[in-house]
Amino acid sequence: MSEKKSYDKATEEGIKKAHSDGVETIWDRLEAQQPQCGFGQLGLCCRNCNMGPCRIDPFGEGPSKGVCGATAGTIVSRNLVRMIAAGAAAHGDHGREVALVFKEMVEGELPGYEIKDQAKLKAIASKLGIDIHREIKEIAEDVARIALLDFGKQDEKMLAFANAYAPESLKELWKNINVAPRNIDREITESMHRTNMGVDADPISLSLQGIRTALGDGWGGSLIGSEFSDVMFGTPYPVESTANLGVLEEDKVNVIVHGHVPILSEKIVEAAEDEDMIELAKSKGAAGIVVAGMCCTGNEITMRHGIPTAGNFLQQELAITTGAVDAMVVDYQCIMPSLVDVADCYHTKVITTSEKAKIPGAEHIEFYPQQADEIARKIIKRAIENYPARAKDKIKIPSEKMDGIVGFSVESIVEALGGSLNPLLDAIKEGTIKGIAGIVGCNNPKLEHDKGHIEVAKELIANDILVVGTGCWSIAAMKAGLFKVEGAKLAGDGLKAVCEQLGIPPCLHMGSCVDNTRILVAISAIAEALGVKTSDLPVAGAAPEWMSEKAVSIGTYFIASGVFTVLGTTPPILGSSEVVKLLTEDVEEVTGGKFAVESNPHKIAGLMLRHIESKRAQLLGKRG
Ligand code: SF4
Ligand code: MSK
Repeated sequence: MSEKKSYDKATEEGIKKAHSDGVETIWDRLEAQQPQCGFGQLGLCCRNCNMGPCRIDPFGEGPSKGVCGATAGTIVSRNLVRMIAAGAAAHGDHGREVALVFKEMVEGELPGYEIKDQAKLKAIASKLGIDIHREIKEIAEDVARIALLDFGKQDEKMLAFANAYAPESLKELWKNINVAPRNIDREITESMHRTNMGVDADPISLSLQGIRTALGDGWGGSLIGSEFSDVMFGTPYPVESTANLGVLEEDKVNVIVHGHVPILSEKIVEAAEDEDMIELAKSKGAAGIVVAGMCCTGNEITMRHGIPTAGNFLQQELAITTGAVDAMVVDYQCIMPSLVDVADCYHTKVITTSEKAKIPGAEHIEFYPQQADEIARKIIKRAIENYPARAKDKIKIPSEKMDGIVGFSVESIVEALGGSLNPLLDAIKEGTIKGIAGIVGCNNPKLEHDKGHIEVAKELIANDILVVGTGCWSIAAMKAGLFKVEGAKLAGDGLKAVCEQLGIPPCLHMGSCVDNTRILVAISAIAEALGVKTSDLPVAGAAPEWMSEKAVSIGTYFIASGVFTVLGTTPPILGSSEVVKLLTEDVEEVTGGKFAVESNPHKIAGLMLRHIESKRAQLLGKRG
């Protein structure tokens, strides 16, 4: 546990305010949990049947097997596969919801939604081999049908989306080792089946199923979520935005949208712009309405509309402690149930909206896409009506906020490069840019908030590595000024020159957690353009502060797609040297990617730099 709680001044101020208001935060609860269970940390406890729970003694003095005979390797790998399955399920369910809304919209059932980006729809259709010289509705129907089949088809063929988007070399590799994902839901179900008592006991076989499930996420569920969101809400292009708690305004109604899926948050943004809503806010004494994002639903609306972001994962409770949040509207994922306890000390309404994510004590206004506009307006109205209930003496909004440019989709990066990847490839070949790093993932109160995210990024750009990233990393990077064009002054001379020439920041915001697929698509395009495998590229990834099961799935699909990935917090696998060796050494011989675990930001950057430099030397040698 880190002594200093946060790298971010607004967060430090928020923690102080919470304490002076008598509010318990995530850091207090982490402390109350100490010492955390050693068996759990090592992945050595199993409660997959009622002969247990069983635990293995890591020191070899107690039991070496569970009641059924399961070894440390079996238990650790089963637990890991269940983490991957849960993460892939979260992303898959998100992707399915977006695809179902898309399908119903195409069928004319959802007047609140439309196809905003026909070119993107056609690009997806072309990849899937669908005839695009037809009415847009017909194309959309076919794309929706194929996407939804990827959740339910019963043949043994690879997912249609994975087949359409992944480079040939990866597809061949996955087929050879039998990890090509067949059906997003099937892989999750099979993972749960195999980890059930008395089924798969082989750590290697289990880990391969974990890889197949994760690939169904990255090249399936998440990819579908990102692609359909672009079609319905617009492919992101660079736009100015602002981040940190200082985006909240004392004299306005503040509505925070928190969670992941843009289906609702897009509508909230629209409803808050309605004239009659603004008038209603004024009639209650407010100067207007601020909608601000949090976590990934925040990333979704900031990258498409420049809507400000109030903060990342560890700032959700602190936003309420400002006393100025009139409604915290949540969909699903990364929402702490403690929000209602914090809100109890202030006037904030915590509004849950998904049937899948209810919180005792919160107000539930269920969101149905059929009545999208009406429900979004109802939610905004609820926030406005709550504005007069503020306790003025409890309001204190940190002043910190930072602006920057967000919204770098693959399409917009190519456009910024003048229409092709060639200038980037040339810069990499010449060494002006030495490589590309992806930094992603959450915050974790076990580490100093945002420190890993920012220090790793700064060290990489100083070494002429272009940094791209998503999720809570992006919000940390934005708060630290790394999304400003002037942020390039922190970069090495080569990267600085490229940024100045193109007018881009040294770190590029590629979106939300499901948008990690944009990074997959980008590295696939670069590998194909260079005629090499993804694992040959001077590319590395890191999740310096990860906490969610989704991050385990993300990391796994990256290593299975040939990317060396550093995890900043230790996954619960140290109880089995066999599983550790498999994931940090042996897997590299098969996929070209592997995990490393390191919490020190300077060392994380060092590992990534060394990997990038060695790949670069090999690549240039190979290309002569
Ligand atoms: Fe114990 Fe085996 Fe049951 Fe797990 S599956 S709880 S190790 S008996
Ligand atoms: S929101 S999954 S805390 S990145 Fe995507 Fe942030 Fe991690 Fe949630």
